[in-house]
Amino acid sequence: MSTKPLNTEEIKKELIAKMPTKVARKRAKAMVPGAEGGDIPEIQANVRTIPGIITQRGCTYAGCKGVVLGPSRDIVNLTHGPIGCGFYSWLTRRNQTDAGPDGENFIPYSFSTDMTEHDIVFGGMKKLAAAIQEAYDNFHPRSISIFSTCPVGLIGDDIHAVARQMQEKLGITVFANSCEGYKGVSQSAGHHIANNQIMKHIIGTDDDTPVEGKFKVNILGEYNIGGDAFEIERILEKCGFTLIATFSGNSTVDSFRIAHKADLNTVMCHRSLNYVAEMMETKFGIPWVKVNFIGAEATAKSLRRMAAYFEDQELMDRVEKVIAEEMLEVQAVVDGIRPRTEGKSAMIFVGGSRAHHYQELFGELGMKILGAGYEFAHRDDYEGRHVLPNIKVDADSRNIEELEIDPDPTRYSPRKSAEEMKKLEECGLDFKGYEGMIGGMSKDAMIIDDINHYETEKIIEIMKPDIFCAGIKEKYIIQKMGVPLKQLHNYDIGGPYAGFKGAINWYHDIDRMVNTKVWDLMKAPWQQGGPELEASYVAS
Ligand code: CFM
Repeated sequence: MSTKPLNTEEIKKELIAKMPTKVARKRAKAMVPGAEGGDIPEIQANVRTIPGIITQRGCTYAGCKGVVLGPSRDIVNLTHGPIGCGFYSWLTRRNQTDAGPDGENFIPYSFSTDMTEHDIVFGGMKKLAAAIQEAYDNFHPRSISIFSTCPVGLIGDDIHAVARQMQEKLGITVFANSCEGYKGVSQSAGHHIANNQIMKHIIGTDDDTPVEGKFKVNILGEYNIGGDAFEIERILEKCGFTLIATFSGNSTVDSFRIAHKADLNTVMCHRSLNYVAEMMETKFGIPWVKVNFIGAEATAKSLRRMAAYFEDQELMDRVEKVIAEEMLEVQAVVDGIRPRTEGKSAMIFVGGSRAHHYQELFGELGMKILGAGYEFAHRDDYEGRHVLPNIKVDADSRNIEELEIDPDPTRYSPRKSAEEMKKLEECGLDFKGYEGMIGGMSKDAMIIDDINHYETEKIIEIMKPDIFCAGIKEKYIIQKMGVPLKQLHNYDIGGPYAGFKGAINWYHDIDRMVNTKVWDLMKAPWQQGGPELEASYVAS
């Protein structure tokens, strides 16, 4: 352990010092300092984890089934695979939902074909068709979605053929996702696959249901973890927006079908849903803007952007009124807590968007971010979307289908003319824009992609943060080092953290975590000068 504070270059050297040369060279490319408004360095991202390294990442199936489609309440999400895949993707993310007026909520269930050796040898397609039939007979859902796991890809079951056949038989939407766990380098590939299938099979399939409302929007990439979407819905309603669909927290398949009637798409998690945002713009003419409802200030800023887009004074006034009203309580709580959190430090290594979004909330408490990184994000999430044309498409990404989308012959209708868009852009509305994580981070902060367990322990030893944010795989190892860990995937038992009320919940939780004395009271045996067994010769 070093005694003097190190600069980012020295930290990097220390992190890779004990690695074999080839590994060290590769890992070094995934470590950069913050840019603080200056030139943004290139970072290595979305490449394979080196075998043998303990990564934070999940698999492609997890990204498709668990992340993107799992939170939809009235789609029967059926895993075609061994029971473990279905079991371990069942309710672990704490994505919540209303039961809805029809009470149709399948989230508490885990649907699986429970493949066994027999199916691997003789094929599982008959079993899959039977499982779809059984789910239909029991629940009569509006839609059934199938997810393939690794063995399905290896034996070659044609899940799409089974889906087509059962759709014809049952008369409901049945669609399949070829999201075998090994398909990509992480769960990110699964997001893309789910985006493609939602776009192909669901979005825009209902032209008849009318949608009332003057300011119609969708939220893309919000999964209602710990009730975040409930808080965002509350705020949007108070402001006067009509939220048609959220992809996919607290959502229904019927809302996806009419999502093409919105006039603006807002993108919360850029990593997991940017593909749908792009495709809906091309096909239907709906522009999209990036928003962030994590952080009270960020929420206010996002609401103002949304109101600015609609160019309606009444809406803008109402949004300002809501912000002023909500900020009263937020400010009172921050003022009480900030003297206890000011100057403390945090690290956030999680996912593909939260490691950036949550920096806002820490900033509101006066806390400093010493290090951050994503598990599976791409370079654009770090460096900003302007790097997209420079990203080399490697073999792993080429594995994932790129849909060719054209403007819909009858339903494409640009919501704003080119001049209107230009005018809005000049007023600061950044369409299709996302600046990424690196630009706003301080020059002495470390940014590390796909951090592993070894690097995690090492960076904690070197930089000693007051709190670390990650997930369950990291939690107890880090807490054994005497550093509190806040889970940012499922929020532990906390949340919501989005919006104004969510920010207040966060301030209280972080205050408790960084100011508790428990970590100082807990001494590891070797820190107490014991308890190695001591023995002495007593024989004379
Ligand atoms: Fe988007 Fe997510 Fe995240 Fe993500 Fe995830 Fe998640 Fe996450 Mo866990 S979709 S990228 S794949 S915000 S499950 S709700 S918390 S890693 S930062």
